[in-house]
Amino acid sequence: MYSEGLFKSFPVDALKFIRYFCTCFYKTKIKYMKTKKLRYLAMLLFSALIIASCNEKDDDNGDDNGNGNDDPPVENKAPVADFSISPQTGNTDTLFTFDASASYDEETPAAELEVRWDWQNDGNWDTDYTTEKTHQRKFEVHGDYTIALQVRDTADSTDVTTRNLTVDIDPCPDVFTDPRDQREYTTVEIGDQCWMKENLNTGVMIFGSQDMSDNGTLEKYCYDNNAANCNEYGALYQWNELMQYTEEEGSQGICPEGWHVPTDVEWMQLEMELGMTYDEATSSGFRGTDEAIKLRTGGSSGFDAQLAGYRSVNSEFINLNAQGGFFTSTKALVNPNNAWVRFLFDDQDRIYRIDYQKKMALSVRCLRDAIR
Ligand SMILES: [Ca+2]
Ligand SMILES: [Ca+2]
Ligand SMILES: [Ca+2]
Repeated sequence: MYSEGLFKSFPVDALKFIRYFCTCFYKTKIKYMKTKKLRYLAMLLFSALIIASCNEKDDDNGDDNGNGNDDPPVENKAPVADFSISPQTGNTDTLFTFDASASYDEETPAAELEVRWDWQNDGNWDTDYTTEKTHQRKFEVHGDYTIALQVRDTADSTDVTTRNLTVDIDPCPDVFTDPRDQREYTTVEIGDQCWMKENLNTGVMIFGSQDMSDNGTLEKYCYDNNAANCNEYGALYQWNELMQYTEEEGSQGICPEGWHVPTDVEWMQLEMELGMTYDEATSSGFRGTDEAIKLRTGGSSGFDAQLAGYRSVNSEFINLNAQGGFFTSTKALVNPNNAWVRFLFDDQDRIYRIDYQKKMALSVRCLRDAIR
């Protein structure tokens, strides 16, 4: 800009300029000027020059357009936020990947764009800004979520976008916590079934000398009346207590919410999943080939059936580590005192099926309500 330097310290420089100009003017030109008119014209010209130079100076100081020149202002454009979720559906066991790399900006290169996430769209950003565009996470609580992504360019402009995500209940969580007593159970998925991998142990211990009753208290036996055995092998229950005084097959009974006492047919389903034929599964006595080996602790099914012994109808605790019995929720067709049972023995490869006395106290494995 020509005014820079010349009128840098206006008005001092301007006055110097006028004085210099006037001196020259008078020395060289005045003798040719015959009239006052011309002199006024010259003065007008000086004034115009001064005003013009002042305007230039004002432009420098006031920064009319922010560029220090007369080019049109360049506006930063806000970035555009966009992201995908993979997989698009899942449950509380699913590791979701959130990918914001589809976001873009006209000025800022993708690698310099920053992103941050709000997993509930509650206005509190749950991550710091980062140039890393992907993020992986699980959701511990099932439900409908709105995920918010904010993208920021290097000029501090931002954009926000949201997407919805439904997180289902994990049909077979690795560990299930019984909300009634906070006891944890590991689980195993076999075929379409989700089984507890441990015998149920809930309720208040009573002595083996007493029968259980419909008294509003969830009662349990521990082998030899020793609470430590309940912790190691699970508890033993009489059928009526186990069923919570209903005869409805497949009832929740004393299992936690979302679980039930498996039916005779559901046990057959398990046995057939381990290789038993339909004809064998539906027959009684010892059936199949090596399904008991697969079911017992350390077996290939992962079921880890503990041989917890049982409490006999004579109130004796019998056969710990040698025999395990599991009640189903299916009562016997003919004898009203009996229900269908599975027995496993430490020296037998096959599973024993029989309808047996409800008054015995056996183990129970809870089965998750239909998972598919
Ligand atoms: Ca931008
Ligand atoms: Ca949040
Ligand atoms: Ca009871």
